[in-house]
Amino acid sequence: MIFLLPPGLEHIYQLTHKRKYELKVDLQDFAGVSVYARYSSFSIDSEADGYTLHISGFINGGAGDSLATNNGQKFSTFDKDQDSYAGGNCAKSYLGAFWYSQCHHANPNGIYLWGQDGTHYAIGNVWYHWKAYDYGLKYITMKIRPVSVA
Ligand SMILES: [Ca+2]
Repeated sequence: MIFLLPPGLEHIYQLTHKRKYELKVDLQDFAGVSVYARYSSFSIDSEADGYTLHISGFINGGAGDSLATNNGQKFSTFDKDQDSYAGGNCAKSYLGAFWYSQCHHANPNGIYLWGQDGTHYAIGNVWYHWKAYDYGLKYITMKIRPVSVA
């Protein structure tokens, strides 16, 4: 689990608006099974534009695309609701901070549930298209690297 706090977002903005980056999300469950989701293009906008997420070029490494609905969304936190859900603050509802829409299929900054948890819904570090909303993963990491332009 990697926490993307606002100072981190500023650095990521500075990096990704200068050249092309790709994103790889690695996930592992408590049985030791690993999957990934890759996006051949990743960038975020400036703070003035809410650190809006831009991803494209999904490549499925078994995880499924649980970030599709986050694309084009601003980054929301407890104290800054920038999601597209008019009925409340997704960051408060799901105990995380992310590019929430209405609200999410992935919650990498959610709480650590230690695997299957039938009593909590979507508040863990879940990835819906692999393990649904009630399985907190062992880890979700999001890594970026520059794409070499031929
Ligand atoms: Ca809202």
